[in-house]
Amino acid sequence: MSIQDIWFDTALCFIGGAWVDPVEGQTLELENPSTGDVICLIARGQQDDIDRAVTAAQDALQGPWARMTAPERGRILARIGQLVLENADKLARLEAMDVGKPLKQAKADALALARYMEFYGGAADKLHGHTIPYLDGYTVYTLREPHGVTGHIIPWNYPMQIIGRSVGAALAMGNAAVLKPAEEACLTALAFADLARQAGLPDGVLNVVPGLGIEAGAALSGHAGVNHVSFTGSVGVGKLIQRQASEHIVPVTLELGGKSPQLVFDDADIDAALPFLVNAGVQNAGQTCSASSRILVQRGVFDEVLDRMAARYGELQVGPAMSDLDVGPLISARQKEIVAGFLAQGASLEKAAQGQIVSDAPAGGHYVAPTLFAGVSPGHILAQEEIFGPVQVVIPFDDEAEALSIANGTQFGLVASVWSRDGARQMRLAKALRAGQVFLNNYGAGGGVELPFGGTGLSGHGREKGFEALYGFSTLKTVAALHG
Ligand code: TXE
Repeated sequence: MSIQDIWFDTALCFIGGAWVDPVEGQTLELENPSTGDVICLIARGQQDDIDRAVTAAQDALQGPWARMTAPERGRILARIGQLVLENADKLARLEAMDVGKPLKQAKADALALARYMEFYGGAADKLHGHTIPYLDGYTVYTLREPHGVTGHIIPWNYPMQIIGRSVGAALAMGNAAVLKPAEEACLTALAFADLARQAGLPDGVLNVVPGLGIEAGAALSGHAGVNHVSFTGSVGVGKLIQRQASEHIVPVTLELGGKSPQLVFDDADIDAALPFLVNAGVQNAGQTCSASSRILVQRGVFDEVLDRMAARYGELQVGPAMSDLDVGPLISARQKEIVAGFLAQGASLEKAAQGQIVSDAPAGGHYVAPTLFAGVSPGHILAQEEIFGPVQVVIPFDDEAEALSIANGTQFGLVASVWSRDGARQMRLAKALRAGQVFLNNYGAGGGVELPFGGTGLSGHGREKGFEALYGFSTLKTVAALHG
């Protein structure tokens, strides 16, 4: 199967409503992580292409987009959502081929993208300003306005979901966007632009420039014409982007991953917890910012939880995305090397269980057997650093205070969950856990698009998803009229 069978003839840049070659005419090879084969060539955008995209976005802000009412904007977003729904199977196949995620998981991402567009379509006219009682003779009110041009630099692990939550919210507030997808996976970003065009999004309101991080990415995050940058990716690049944005005093939203714990207490409903404990670690082959890579278990149920997790690991099947097994390949040889490095650091630990790579998995694919480590000390590198692969560590604890101290004992703060039947404990921990999201007796709440999402510490700052994102993608103007 080729991309021509699914969607495009070529993967160019989408700028000002048209498909264009990159100025310097260079391309990059896009790899299928399940096989190691080249899927197609994609545009290798550079500074000139980003310049063109930013200019197109600035022009769009002088055109019909700026005069459109919020409900009209919302209607276009909802139409994009409808087209995403109608094309969900095609989008899922494209994503499975490009990212290597099992087809079912790719389909869920496509449906989430549709939901984001519905949600932000409906939200476009709901964020209102206020009137403020003030001195006699004054009328004071606030206006919510778009930043202008928003830059979106996204990774390869969940392209559709991240486009939905960041581009969706930015467009709802009337910004014009320039999107730089990851060099490892950019096809659904381009397909999304195609659908947005079909839905009637005015030219230049969404521009997509594929390319390398150090070229197109850095050109976008450092561009003087960009008024807000939204970045999802590694901590190192997040720091660079924040530094660059500070040159122009531009606000940034950084979503940088984590080391998210699940706390399982003696009084937990283990049957209910079990699927969440494992899935949250191996979904998308563990390449998820909110992956739960640390499982903290109270000693009274430690053996039971470990045995049952290990049994589940033993059943996990790893293979090509199109075979739709439990776990697909990692995105690249580089990512596999990073994960192999972590596994080597765990060589002296107790390996509780491993999943199976199917025997007919293509030799060129980047497969890693999911691995569960037991009895890991909280300070071990495997319990401290983001691995971004299907690897989980199980850590014992004695009491609530120790669990909290281990849970909060990394530099990250993205997600945490508590499994316990004790309501007071749930409330205490919900307050004390250092995380942007706390889940009680679940993990991830089904990924609802309505739920604000973001982190603290090295996990970043700013919130995307939900209504909250609209504040970040807009700015507030205060108007004070003295009329006597
Ligand atoms: O991320 P990068 P990589 C973490 C995860 C993973 C590690 C490395 O731990 O193992 O990061 O992944 C663009 N200026 N996460 O190397 O490099 C790049 O082109 C501007 C967590 O893929 O941060 C891509 O579009 N942009 C994470 C995006 O940044 C630059 C998801 C992400 O790439 C740039 C991915 C630069 N100088 C990785 N350099 C999460 N939070 O979910 C790169 N980019």
